[in-house]
Parts: sequence; structure tokens; C-alpha cells
Amino acid sequence: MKKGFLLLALFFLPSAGIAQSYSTSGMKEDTAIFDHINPPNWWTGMKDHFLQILFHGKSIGSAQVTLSYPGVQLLKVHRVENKNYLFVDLNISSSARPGKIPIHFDFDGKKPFVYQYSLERKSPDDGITRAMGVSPEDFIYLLMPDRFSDGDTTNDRVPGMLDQSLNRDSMYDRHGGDIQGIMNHLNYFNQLGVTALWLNPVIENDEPHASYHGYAFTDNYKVDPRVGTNTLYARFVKDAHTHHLKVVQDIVLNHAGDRHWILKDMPMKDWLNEWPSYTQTSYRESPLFDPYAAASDKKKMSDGWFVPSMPDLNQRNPFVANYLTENAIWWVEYAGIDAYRVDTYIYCDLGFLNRFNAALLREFPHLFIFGETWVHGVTAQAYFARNRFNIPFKSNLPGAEDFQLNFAVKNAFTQPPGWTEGINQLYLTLAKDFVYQDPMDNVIFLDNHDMTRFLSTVNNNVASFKSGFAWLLTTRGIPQMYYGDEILMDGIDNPDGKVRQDFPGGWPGDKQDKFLASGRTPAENDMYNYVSRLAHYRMHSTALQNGSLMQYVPENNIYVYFRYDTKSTIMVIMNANDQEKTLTTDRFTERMKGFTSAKNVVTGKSLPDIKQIELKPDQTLVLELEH
Ligand SMILES: [Ca+2]
Ligand SMILES: [Ca+2]
Repeated sequence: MKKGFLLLALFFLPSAGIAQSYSTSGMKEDTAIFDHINPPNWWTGMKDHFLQILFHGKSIGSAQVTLSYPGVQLLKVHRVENKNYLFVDLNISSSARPGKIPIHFDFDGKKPFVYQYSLERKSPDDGITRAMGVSPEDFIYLLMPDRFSDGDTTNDRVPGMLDQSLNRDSMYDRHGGDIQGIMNHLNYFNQLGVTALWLNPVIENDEPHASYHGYAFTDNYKVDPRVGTNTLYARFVKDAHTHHLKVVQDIVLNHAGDRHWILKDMPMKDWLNEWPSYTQTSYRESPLFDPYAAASDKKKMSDGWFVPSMPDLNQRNPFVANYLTENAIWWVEYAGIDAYRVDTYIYCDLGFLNRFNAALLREFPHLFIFGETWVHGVTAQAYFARNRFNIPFKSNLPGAEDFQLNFAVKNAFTQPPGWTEGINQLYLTLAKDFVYQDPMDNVIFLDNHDMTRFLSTVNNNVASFKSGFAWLLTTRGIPQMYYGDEILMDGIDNPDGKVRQDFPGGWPGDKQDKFLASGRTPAENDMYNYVSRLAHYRMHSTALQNGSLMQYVPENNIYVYFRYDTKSTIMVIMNANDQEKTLTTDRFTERMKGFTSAKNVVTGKSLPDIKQIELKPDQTLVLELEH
């Protein structure tokens, strides 16, 4: 999530919109008195026996609630400020069986109403074939559903929704991409060699304009109809798993879209972090850990709004905390997703985040969670993830998006070398890895939907671009790439959002189909094959996935590191000079001892002599050492 895009989107927002609400999927006719029931169902066999159900409907707050169901106990009924809500706490014991819990609602002078709340069986496959987690063995492909492929043109515009735009020439309008389009290309991902798909949010964003990116939720329990349906999403996850592709769901806990149904009729005043007058977050994370910080600076960072159209959720309100946590658990169990990427992580209440992560991981021990930790400095980044600091607040976030290494790799290829500049940044950033509990769980990347594509960062120098990918797929961490990089898509992060262009061939009638080798230019095929070969090599290399890392202080603007385990040793040589170089390898005896030759893992060619290695300008060689 980047403020620039959103601020611009806001500019186009009309001052008033049509109030429009959609029933949450799964709701049938017997919900007549309710507008919303969240979560729409639950499961037996969950580790946490507590469930808080939100019922929303006109004047239902006065109802007396009773139920009788074996193994299920009604703990408490909360009546809140807004009489259109009831929060019902249940204990679902381990003896409860799947079925329909008849929940009785009795009103003074009105007909009683029975709602059959569905209790299903938790999948025995969690942690085995679903909810598997993402690890350094994976390679994540990030794509924006609206911009990847349109597999169903009938959902491009959905009657009744606020944004009726459909214009592929505008970066702010809807383009029609959807889940079906992604499902149509599962073989493509297999050929490329990625093992996990991270989709920008698929949740409903019924906003009037420019919410194609998905970060302004308007119904947490519903896939956006322009992207697909809940059922289709669950099928997509299943199909992806069949194709050995894991699925990362993008979740927003910090804020909601201003047209979220719950904000039109809030349960209580402090559902949101409200201010006497509009107050924006400072986007400055330092006060959160600064020992000298002013409390007001902390509050502004956490409780200030990201942008005016995205009201800030008050996660210290236990009803909000339950709502967000149960929603996240619901999607894992409903669809079987493998990981969460938490948007705007550092803007949420940190105490809440720890409870959120713990609840998710308790229910799904194999699940992986990583957060958008867009901060400056390794120490700041580590503060928001599992770290080795002896400080009062200890984050339990398994993975950070490694923005520090992202800044470093950009500098490596764009700055002249210096004591701490250029290629030294890669070396120096990793040298500080002792701050993390497990730096291997950091998600590393060259670019994403919020930043200039890496090819443009390196001024369209393909040698440097390839070097970037060589680094991405050989250094420590969980590599993540951005859709289209493999076919040399470029784009500058500017207000036009040119980094979110459509994937050519993803739309019916596209002139070129770059999903196929025949539709790609020789240069694009060369890049595609480069990424694919490295990705497939990494897929079978335990050294690159989980092996040890040893790096050497860069000299002469050349950076050398090794990934190794008992099976193999990979030597990576990054030449950041724009001229040819010869590397004498005496200095690396510690790791090269016993090896006499090497194989270039991209070309498959052998290097009979590894004492002197020739390097092309801006080239990164990935060599498997051989005896
Ligand atoms: Ca479509
Ligand atoms: Ca916040």
C-alpha cells in the first residue's frame, strides 16, 4: 500500500455516493431480519473454542437470544451502542458435531425468529495439502488480479456496484482481470518456476473509483464480484494446490474502505480511531520504538488515517479485534490459503497484531504470515518482526517484507561504489542479519505493485536486470517477483501507476500473447528463460533454499557469496562494473577448497578453471562448484 496512489485516487472520489450493500455470501432467505451475519459460518475442531458472531439487522439489538445444541454453549450476548447489532459469544467445545445451531431470537411483541447457524467440520488436510505455509523453498509471484488476465468478461462490470468504469487505457479504471484469468494460466506459472501466488486483495472493494487494487475492503467476507465469487476463489486455491502452487492472501487490518457496510452503521463510536478533525498518520514509524518518543507522535503514527478514504480501524476495541481475527481465520479454513501478507503492518496497533498472529498460528501452525514493513533501517525493520532485541515489546511476526534489502539491491546497481554505497549495501545490509530471529523468513524482492519496476530502476540495462534476478534467487530469504518482470515489463512509479500495466495476452483479442514463447520477442524469451532456469534450479537446490550463506567484503565493485549445505556449494559472483573483469579466486579458499571446476547453472556450461573467472559487464554468475 502506498499513499501516493491512494491520495490520487481520493481526488477522484465524488463527495457523495449511492448507499449500496450486498448480502454476504452464504446468506439464505432465512436471514430475513438480518443484513449481515459475520462470520457466516464456523467449524468444529478448532483449537480456540471461542466464537463471537456479529448479527446486524434493523432493531435486532433488543432480542433475547437462546440456543440449545450439544457441545455449544451461549456465553454472552453483547448489546452495544447501536441497536442494530448483537454480538453473540459462543463456546464450541471439542464434543460439538457439525450441523445447524438453531439460534432463537425473541422480540417483544414480534414473531420469534430462529436462525440456523452452520457449523462445519474443520478440514483434516490443514497443514498437509492446504494451509501449508510459504517458506524459503518457495518463489512467490505477485500479481494484481485486475491487471493480469480477464478470464470472464461477463463480470467486467457488475450492475449496482459503484465503479462502472471499464477502460484499459486508464490506470485508475477497472480493466476486467479476474480469478478465472489467473486460473487459466496455472501451467504458465509452473513453466516459469514460481511456487506461490500472491494476489493483491480479492476482497470486495465497492468504492466509486480507483479501488481496482483491492485495498479498500467494503465486505470482509466477500470476494469482489468483478474478480470472482467466494466459491470460485476456493476452487482457485484448490486448483493452484493441485498445480503445486501455494496461495498468499493479501489482508488489510489497518483500515477499511470508507464504503464498508459496517461504517455506514457503526456498532459503536470507537469502531474507528476518530479524531476531532481529520488527522493523517505521520507515516513515521520511529516513535513506536524510540525511547525518547512523545506519546502524541506514537498515537499519530498508529491512529492517524492512512488516507481520508480509508478510515483507521481501532484494533484496541475487542469487538474490532475479534472481527478482524475471526475473518482471517475464516478465509484460511474456507479457502485453504497458505499464507497471509498483511498490508500496512506498521500502522496497526502492535499489541493487537501479536494477538492476531498468535491466534492464526495456533489454529494453523503451518500458516505463514509476513507483513508490509516499509520502514527505513534494519533495526526498524527487525522491530516489527521476530527479533533478538531485549526490549519491552517483542513482535511475533514470522516474516518481514525486506525493504532494506530492496533499497540495497537498487543501490547496488545504480550507485557508484563507495565505502557504504553501491554494491556494499547488499553486503552491509545482510551483515546486520543477527538482529532477526530467522532472517531466512524475510520476503525479498526487486519490486512490487507500489514501486518502479526493477528494469526501469536499472535504466533498462538487461544485464543488470538479470543480475538482480540472480541475486533474488540465490541470496537468503523467500524470493518474491512481480508479474511481467519475466517478459521485461518496465514502468516508473508515478501518478499514472504505469507499474500496473496489463499482462499482454491476458485479454481476449490482445494483439500479442506473451504467455506463449511464440508471442514473445527474442529478448523477452531470453529473459523469461533466464528467470525460469534459475527458478527451476532453485526449486531443487537445498543449498539455495535453506543452505548457509557466507559473503565476502566486496572488492573492486565485485561481490562474492556462497550458499552451501552438505549436498552442494553455489558460488555467486556479482560484477557491478559496467566493464569486463577477471576475478582471481584465491581469496575464497575457505569455501572453494576441494573444488576444481564449476557449472554455470543458467547456461549449463562447465568452467574447467575456477582460479580465474571472466565476468562480463554487470553480470552475475551463479556457479555450482564441482570436484
Ligand atoms: Ca472479467
Ligand atoms: Ca492504524
